[in-house]
Amino acid sequence: MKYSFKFKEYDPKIEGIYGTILTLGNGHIGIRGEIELEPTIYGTTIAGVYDYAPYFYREIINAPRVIGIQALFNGEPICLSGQKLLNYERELDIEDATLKTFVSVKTQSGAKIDYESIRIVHGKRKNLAILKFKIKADRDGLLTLISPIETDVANPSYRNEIMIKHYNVEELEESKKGIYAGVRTLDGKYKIEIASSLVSEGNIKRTVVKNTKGITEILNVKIEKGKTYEFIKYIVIISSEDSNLKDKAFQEIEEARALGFDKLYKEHKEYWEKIWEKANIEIDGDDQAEKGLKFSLFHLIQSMPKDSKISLTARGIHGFGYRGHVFWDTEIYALPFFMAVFPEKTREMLMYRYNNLDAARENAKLNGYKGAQFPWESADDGYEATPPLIPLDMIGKGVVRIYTGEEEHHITADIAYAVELYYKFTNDDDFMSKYGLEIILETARFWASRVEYDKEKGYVIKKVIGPDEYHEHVNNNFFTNLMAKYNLILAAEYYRKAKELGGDWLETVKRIGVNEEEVMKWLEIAEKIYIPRQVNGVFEQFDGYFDLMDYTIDPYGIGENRLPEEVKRNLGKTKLIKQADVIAAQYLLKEQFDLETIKKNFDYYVVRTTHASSLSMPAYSIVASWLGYEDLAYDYFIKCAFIDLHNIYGNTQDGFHLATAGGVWQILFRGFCGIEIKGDTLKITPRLPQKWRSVKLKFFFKGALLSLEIKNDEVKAKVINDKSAKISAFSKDVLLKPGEEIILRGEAR
Ligand code: IFM
Repeated sequence: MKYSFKFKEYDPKIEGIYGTILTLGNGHIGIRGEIELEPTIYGTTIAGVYDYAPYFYREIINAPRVIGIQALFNGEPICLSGQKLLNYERELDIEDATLKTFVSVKTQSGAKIDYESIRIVHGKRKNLAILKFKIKADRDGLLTLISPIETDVANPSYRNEIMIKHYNVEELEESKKGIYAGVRTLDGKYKIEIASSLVSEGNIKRTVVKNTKGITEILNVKIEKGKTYEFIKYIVIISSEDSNLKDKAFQEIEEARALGFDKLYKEHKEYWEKIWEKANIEIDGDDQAEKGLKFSLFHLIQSMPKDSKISLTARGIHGFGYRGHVFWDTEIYALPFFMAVFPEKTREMLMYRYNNLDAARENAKLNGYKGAQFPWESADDGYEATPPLIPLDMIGKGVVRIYTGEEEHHITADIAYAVELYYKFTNDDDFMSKYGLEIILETARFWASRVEYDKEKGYVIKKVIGPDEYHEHVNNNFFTNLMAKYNLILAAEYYRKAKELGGDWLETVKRIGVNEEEVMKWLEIAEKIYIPRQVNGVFEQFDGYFDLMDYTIDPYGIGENRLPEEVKRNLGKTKLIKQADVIAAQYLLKEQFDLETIKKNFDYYVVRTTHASSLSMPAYSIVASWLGYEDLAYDYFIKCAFIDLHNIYGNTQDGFHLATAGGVWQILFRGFCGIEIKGDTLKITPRLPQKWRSVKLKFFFKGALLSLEIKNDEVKAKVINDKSAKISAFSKDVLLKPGEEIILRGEAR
């Protein structure tokens, strides 16, 4: 596998986009791709480190910047903005997760300087990042290198001109080997310890300066014309909740220096080789699609947290969009890829929800419900983090009221759905019996208390926001009601299973105190829960939706800009929807619908969906593929695969669109490869786009590591570990034994 992405245009206006798409991360540290030679507002993101913020409850903090380097030649800055730029190239290599930079400038006094660097955020050593760079000048002179830990970076707020610095500097210190900054979040919860060391060949005098901007190492080097000088900046970033780890930070710096760049890079490369051994997907016949897919997977994998203190956030460790909050994006869109490819990491990410179950219980109580209600937006502590208001100006006049935190309740069922899907992929009894079961039971409890009884309709769910966020305070949203019903039935089934199996399963049931009577009530509610009416086969998205003003649009378009002003101002009064809603439910719960019904609903809603949310196209693409709408399915796939590379939504600078990236994988997996879990069997119904000759992929299914090569008329399958797997394709069922390879053939659809 070899994929590199090259960018040759330097423009400060698009540097924010490069910042996101060239981000390097290892699930603990995220370092955006802005060039190190220029100042930027972006520092470092550290997964799980949050602080209180006005409006946003808690937000991921913009921690000190460590990757920056200021270089001067004979006192003139080697930078891009103030000098004549002769050459500029950035290269992201996703195979070994490196970012290379090549810059040549001519200074105002006429010196030509060549600069090149390579960055890594170490895959294996979670606290380590390295910048190695080389400098060459076309004349003798004095090179000054300024290598700071910048402790003056702050979070952008609701207005760009307002920046909130989320930490206090507790200590700045130097040692023989490097410099150190210890900072603590304003709420006192997290200590961040950063050490760095700029290493050069030879014995160069080093000066350290401390001031209000941070701590800086300065090297002055006399350089000779035409000779290349190499420097390495080692960076260690540790976060913890209480301890003082200054010594550890210095120790890790020393260790890194002792090992040197080459050995550390080799380790990092091996780590990524192992990652790609599992995650690589080959699409024969479509390099473009493969490239976009791999780019998406790369950024997804980089965001995979190192522990269960936090889960994947909506914009990854790449930026501050949605303030580092965790949404349903994680469970419904991103996690299925991890379930199949990195199941052990998925368990940790689901444990994040389990660990925050008490907060979800409190949340339910606070809102007058029972059980556990997961917050719409969640930060490090699991409490509701959705801003109720966003001010658009300084004087508080233009305030936008956000209701999703109060009304977008479907997330509670979405999490239960993901727990079940994880279990279907893995058969992880240990997780399910001790933790997953508790999530499923407590979320069912929530729904049982959330519904109201209506004499005519049965159990109804009033005042919600469905996935389509244009329509607020609606009653009986199709997606919400259907997912609630699913959650209730699931809980009843698992309750029965627990009674049957005993052991940890039963312990969990006892711990939560669920009994037969409660379960009977869940089943009664599930049976009588109101599912919105169908007109000509189309489900009404919520009560009263069909009475709204109709407006249809081109299904190939994206966003609201194509709408007339009048329509844009009155979206809530129209039938236009922001993203897949009825269709999202039909994609998640496919087994409950026949294809004819799905088609009627798809045809109706696809021309009424703006796709203003990046979560929309994946669901539509998958369903389009089931329905044989190949062009549309493929069009959405490509748009999703290039969503950030092409800045399709115009907000790539705020971070990577993680849900869409997970969606790209799901389009390939569930849509084009047609892979479904049917009980203990993996069913494959290929529907590859015309130009795709085959797809090769590997993933785990119930412990068996499968290697598949899928063509429209052939499935080659092999188990490459010591487990067996049942698979089915072209109406043929087989039990694949360890090491065995089979080929199933049939008619292309
Ligand atoms: O979770 C999504 C939501 O569905 C649409 N608005 C953005 C959120 C975060 O990505």
